Amino acid sequence: MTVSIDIPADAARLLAAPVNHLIDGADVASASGATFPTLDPSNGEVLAQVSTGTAEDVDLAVAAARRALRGPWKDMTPGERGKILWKIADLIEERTDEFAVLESLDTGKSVTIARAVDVPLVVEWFRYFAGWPSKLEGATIPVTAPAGPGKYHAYTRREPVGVVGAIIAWNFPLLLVSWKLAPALAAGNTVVLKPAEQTPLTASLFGQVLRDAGVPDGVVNIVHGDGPGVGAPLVAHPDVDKISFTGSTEVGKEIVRAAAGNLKKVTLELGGKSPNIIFADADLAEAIPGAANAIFFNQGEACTAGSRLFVHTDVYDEVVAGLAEIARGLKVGRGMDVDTVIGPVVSDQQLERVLGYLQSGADEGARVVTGGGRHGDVGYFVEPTILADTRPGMRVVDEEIFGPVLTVQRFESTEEVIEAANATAYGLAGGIWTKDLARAHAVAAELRAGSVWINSYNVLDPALPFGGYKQSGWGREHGVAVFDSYTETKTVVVPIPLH
Ligand code: TXE
Repeated sequence: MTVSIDIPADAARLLAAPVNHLIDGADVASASGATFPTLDPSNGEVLAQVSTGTAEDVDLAVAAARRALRGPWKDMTPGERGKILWKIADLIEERTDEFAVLESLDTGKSVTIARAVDVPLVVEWFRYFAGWPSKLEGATIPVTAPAGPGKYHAYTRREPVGVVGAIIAWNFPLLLVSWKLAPALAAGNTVVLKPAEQTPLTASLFGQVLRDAGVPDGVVNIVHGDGPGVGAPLVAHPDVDKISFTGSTEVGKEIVRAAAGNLKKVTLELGGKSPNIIFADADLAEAIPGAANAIFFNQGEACTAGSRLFVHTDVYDEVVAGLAEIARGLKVGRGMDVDTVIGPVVSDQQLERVLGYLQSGADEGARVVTGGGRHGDVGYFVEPTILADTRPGMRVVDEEIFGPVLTVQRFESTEEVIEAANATAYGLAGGIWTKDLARAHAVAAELRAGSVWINSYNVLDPALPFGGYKQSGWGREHGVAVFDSYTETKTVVVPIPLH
């Protein structure tokens, strides 16, 4: 019997009221009064009504964020800012069930996984960055070639960039909030956040947490709406200093063009088509479930998904058979059913997109080992799918599908697989499975990707730099590296004559 989770009372209240913007500390409807529905991907029914932002709402939010840069936020000590970030973590942890349920309802993902993975990671992200405000040090620098006579004392300061526009995707809505906001706030910036229009709910609950944690009004503003209505005006806004974006490569390119107006700083975390390589000597008891998890985690809606699997010819048949067995056993169902592993994809549009790829794979001659179509006829479910004997040039191999679809191809030599793995426009991540660690490190050095996991996959941590080579993005998130893009470095010089 399937056991479903009940909706906690607080989450039900959030669903019943209109989901509004958070501007200057106030819960406000759109200037236009318009709303749009957010849907349950397991059945297409309306979950809640959400205020539809426009450029007018963006203007108000940016003005509030600009004012907040000068207010109590600026006067706080780094220690006080750190305490607020820690408090945010505590409050999210206390409300884990509410966040997990809303995330599951809105995205379709498993509530069990949201509770065990998504929400605890968010808590860790805020705790890690709570330690940073007091550690953003500058340097004292010896000056050897001064323009004038005398000695100089020179030092650097790490200052906030200013108003950050954070635009995020729908696959990990709350986790992406933490990826943007924890470092932005640690560095003393203020933020205008635009959640994905498909998944506004947990960002709205997060707005309540901000107030309870003592974040001053205007430091974080949230404007709901779609890309053209809210994202584009935010990117073009002359009073925004930086855009931090997670989403498609196509929109990433538009953002680069649109940000040129005031040359605001831009960081981009975009799509991927990550190679996962199983060598003949790999421990297959680890590698086969590892490769399955690399693609099927979060229904394949993960930028790091190990979506192109390369298997050495000696173990190819065994790996494909093992993967097929796992894929057939994955429980597909509503995210709110506790035993679901594969929920629906996020939207009707995403379903059509993924089904279009499945059709193209079949047309181009991929062998469908298991899955290959829609699951059921209600909601946006896709069967976990394995396409074998694929080759470069097929759309399913070259393009990001962002669904539970794995392509598998065989290889013989290490040189050949390195070349094939790198034959992609993307460069976000990659995996290597082998007992020969010298070879693993050699291959890791050759992969043109921002993260490489050896005998593991998707190990993400707030301390580990993360980002893309090539068309997977600009800049790095997490760890100390993230502050390169959330701070400006100011050099201060003063003569120090001895008298
Ligand atoms: O992304 P979009 P979509 C990939 C994945 C997926 C495909 C399409 O392959 O199938 O993109 O997804 C906002 N100016 N990824 O269409 O459009 C938008 O409102 C400013 C990979 O949903 O890029 C949302 O908040 N903002 C990726 C955000 O951009 C704009 C995660 C992402 O939406 C805008 C998501 C504009 N002109 C999709 N247009 C990853 N890195 O994991 C849209 N937006």
